Amino acid sequence: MQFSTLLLTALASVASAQRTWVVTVAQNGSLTYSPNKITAAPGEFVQFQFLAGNHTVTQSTFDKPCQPVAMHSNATGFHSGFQPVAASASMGMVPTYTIQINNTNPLWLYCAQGRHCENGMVMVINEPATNPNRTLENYKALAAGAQTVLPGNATVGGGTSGTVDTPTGTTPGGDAASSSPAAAGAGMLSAPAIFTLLSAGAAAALFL
Ligand SMILES: [Cu+2]
Repeated sequence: MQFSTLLLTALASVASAQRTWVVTVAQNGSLTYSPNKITAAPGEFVQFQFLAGNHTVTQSTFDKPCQPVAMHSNATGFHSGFQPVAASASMGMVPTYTIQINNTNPLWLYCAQGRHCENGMVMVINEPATNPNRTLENYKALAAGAQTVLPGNATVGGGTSGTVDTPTGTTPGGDAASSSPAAAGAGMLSAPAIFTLLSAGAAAALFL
């Protein structure tokens, strides 16, 4: 009984493996997310791979760019916290932040470091198709006249931090296919605590 339950659980987790979109942060040291506009379906993952500097991925509302979404709505929102690349790079690792898309609502995202947001370090996931005013271009224009607010450390969350040893998002528009277990949810699996849990589960399965 236990074995079949575990087997079913394992099969279910394979079947539910979802596509992971990769967004490269600060490619070649630039103040960019690349790509800066993606469409992701509910259940899919978006993994930010931080290649240089010390940046964040932080959610805002459309109307108030560069400020945490919690300041202007009931949503907690996504905030990666600062991701200093140098420490990980010395170990050959790339810091990641992975979020799962829950619905088709737009996610307006900015970098909370310095004046990066004002300088255009913004992006959108699921730009609304039905509102011609709510475009990435208009969001970026609003950001240029905004003032960045950094969320408190207590609000870091909404996604999963981790590392990968090889960036996969070096091609603009590139994404990690769901058929690649190493790529799908890599940031999640490399989180030490979760990895330990998974290992313990796998070991338990072997002994049944
Ligand atoms: Cu930045």
